[in-house]
Amino acid sequence: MKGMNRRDFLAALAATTAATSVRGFAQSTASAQLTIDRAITGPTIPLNFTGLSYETAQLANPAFFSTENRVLINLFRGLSPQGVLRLGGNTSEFTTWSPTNLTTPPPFDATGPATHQHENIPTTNTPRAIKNLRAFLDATNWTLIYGLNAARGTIENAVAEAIAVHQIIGPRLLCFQLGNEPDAWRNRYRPATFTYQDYAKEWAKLHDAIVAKIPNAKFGGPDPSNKVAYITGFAADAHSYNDIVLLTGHYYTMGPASSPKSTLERLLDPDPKLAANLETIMASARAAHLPYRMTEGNSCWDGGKPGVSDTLASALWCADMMLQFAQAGAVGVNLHGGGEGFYTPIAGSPSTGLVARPEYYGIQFAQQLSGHTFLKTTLTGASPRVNAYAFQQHNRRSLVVINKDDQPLTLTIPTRTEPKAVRLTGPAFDSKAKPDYNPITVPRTAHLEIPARSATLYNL
Ligand code: BDP
Repeated sequence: MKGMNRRDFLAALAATTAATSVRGFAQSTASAQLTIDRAITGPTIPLNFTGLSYETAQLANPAFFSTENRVLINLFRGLSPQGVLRLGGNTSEFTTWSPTNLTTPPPFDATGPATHQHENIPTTNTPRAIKNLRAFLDATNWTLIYGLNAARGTIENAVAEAIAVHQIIGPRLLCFQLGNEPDAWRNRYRPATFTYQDYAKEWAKLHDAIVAKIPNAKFGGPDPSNKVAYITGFAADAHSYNDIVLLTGHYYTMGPASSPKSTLERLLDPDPKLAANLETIMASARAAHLPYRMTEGNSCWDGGKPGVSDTLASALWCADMMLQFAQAGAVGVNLHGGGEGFYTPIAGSPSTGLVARPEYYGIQFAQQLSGHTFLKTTLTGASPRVNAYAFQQHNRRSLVVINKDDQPLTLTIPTRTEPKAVRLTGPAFDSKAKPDYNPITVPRTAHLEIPARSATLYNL
């Protein structure tokens, strides 16, 4: 087996970046090359990879996740025929379970994402909301990850809620999570000295109380904001339990939104910490024999940034981020949102109307690759804002090129056929309009012309 011989030059792409002249400066040309090694396969993207995350407070309006909300059902189905909804977020620590339905009108139609500047309003979860949620999940064919209030509620109340959720959601419940972002509880809900070890003790107590009533309950965790040590700690402790089924954590590329460093330009650049963090997380997941899911994340925390989180740039970022997590071996990602949040993939409310934001199409783009198996690629000489991924499925190969650069790219590919392709692009990175997202005709030549600001899937 010689590496060089296995190299598939069908897909060896010589690339040149044809720089357009900028304000009279001389044109520059960069060349790049992509090789695809068909003998080295990576993970297969699970069919339920795509997910969304909402604030638990959204349950305060039981009509939101319900079969009444046809528009939302269609928008969910438009993202995935079998996605995963995660409920949690900062507001999950401000919810209380009530075994009886409320007669008062809901405090809002739609809500989310929570921000860190505003105090969360306490809300109530009821049997009606959970029953409607079950019908919504049946209608969308999605499953659920449910976050219980572990930071500010009582064990008795969380157990009562868990019993009802387990019974009503039935087979559509993947697992419970106990608390949201415990790595951020220090100086907020817990003393400054609070560590993962303290959380592990609290986790065990609530876990045991739930299992005493629901022996077959399943758990995921620890759902930290950004401290990888919480994930590796939880993975190492997981062997003491036979009901932990999922390792979870959050991912925001930038934040807070108010920081001058949270910019559109930065969103397009590679995240210098992501690859190393994913490597650490995946190593601990493999050692614990657990799948890892990124259960909450988006472009910029603290609710997102206008002109950044709601633009074409966010759609290209999102497609690329999802494929990076998938390539590292994550079993899914859940894009956080809700309400009128700047980064929410679906904005609005049932009464004002629900609309897909540009990021929604970025999720759709990555979703096309579910069920596909990664092939090893090596891209050299391209801008760091260009990423390429190759896949195989049933002996057919495909190639994704995401160009987050403002320059077009010419890839030379000695292909025999005219590849069928679909492309997501738009007139400007900060465009908030629905992106162009269409099948394109690729002429029978040896050149793939890849425009600036685009994501293209070629079926080779
Ligand atoms: C996370 C919280 C979530 C927020 C988000 C944000 O879990 O509830 O909406 O940050 O700040 O820390 O956008």
